[in-house]
Amino acid sequence: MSDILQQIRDAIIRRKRGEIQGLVETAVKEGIDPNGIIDNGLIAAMDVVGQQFSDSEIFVPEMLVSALTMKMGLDVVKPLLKSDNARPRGTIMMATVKGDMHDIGKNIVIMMLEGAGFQVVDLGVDLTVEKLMEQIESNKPDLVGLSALLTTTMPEMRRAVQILHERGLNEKVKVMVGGAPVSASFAEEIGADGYGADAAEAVEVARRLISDL
Ligand code: B12
Repeated sequence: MSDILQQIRDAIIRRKRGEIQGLVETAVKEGIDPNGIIDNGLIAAMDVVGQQFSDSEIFVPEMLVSALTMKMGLDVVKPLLKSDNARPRGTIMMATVKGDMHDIGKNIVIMMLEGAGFQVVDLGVDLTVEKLMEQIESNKPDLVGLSALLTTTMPEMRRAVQILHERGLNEKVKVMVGGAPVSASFAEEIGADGYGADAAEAVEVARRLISDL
């Protein structure tokens, strides 16, 4: 794998905020595909950081600075993912569920969905099901994407799907779920319409669900 991608991973793992933007710019100049920079540089580094955290080699403050470093790198590639989206393919609302502050994965999914021509409304993190329902009723999206990174916050996804059904909104708006602890079988179990393991799959699932409406 390219040396510059290794340097990008190292900068995130070692929390070198002053170096990351220049390194990502170099990777872009070297002609590395932005998706490759995200997958093999930025995301790959966060996997290492997560492992270090699990092994108690680092703690929350270090994990946070790595996450900030990664976000700075993402900001450099973000404009390159935009495509010509004069006519939106549909509206998608994205949020991280209540109790969960992780938003890096959600933000990557949003970037890829926008790049694929969808109009995306970002409802942020720590979103209660009640707020989500208000937003759905007032903005009428075609699809809602929910992200969870904690096993303890996954039940919020189940609640969201349940309440959508109770209010009879499930015919009008589809739900896709994702995030590291979420699986296709969990999605099926809670009655969600789709699951995506990564941002590329999120785009595929969004296309399928919106064309089914
Ligand atoms: C960075 C990070 C943080 C940062 C978050 C910063 C931010 N703004 O997001 C900070 C330091 C704040 C943090 C805090 C905590 N964290 Co944390 N964190 C991580 C870490 C290292 C990386 C997560 C990440 O960004 N990954 C990179 C992104 C790109 O991947 P992703 O989120 O999975 O997203 C991809 C896919 O899942 C998918 N996807 C994501 N969302 C969606 C949505 C849809 C609809 C679809 C289709 C797809 C999709 O597409 C994305 C792109 O490919 C992980 C370890 C890991 N490797 O996952 C731990 C991790 C998630 N954290 C963990 C923990 C325990 C915590 C804390 C509880 C720690 C503490 N004691 O305080 C707190 C919780 C705070 C809270 N209430 O949310 C645990 C969770 C354990 C568990 N099973 O529940 C992990 C797994 C670390 C570990 N190994 O123990 N964390």
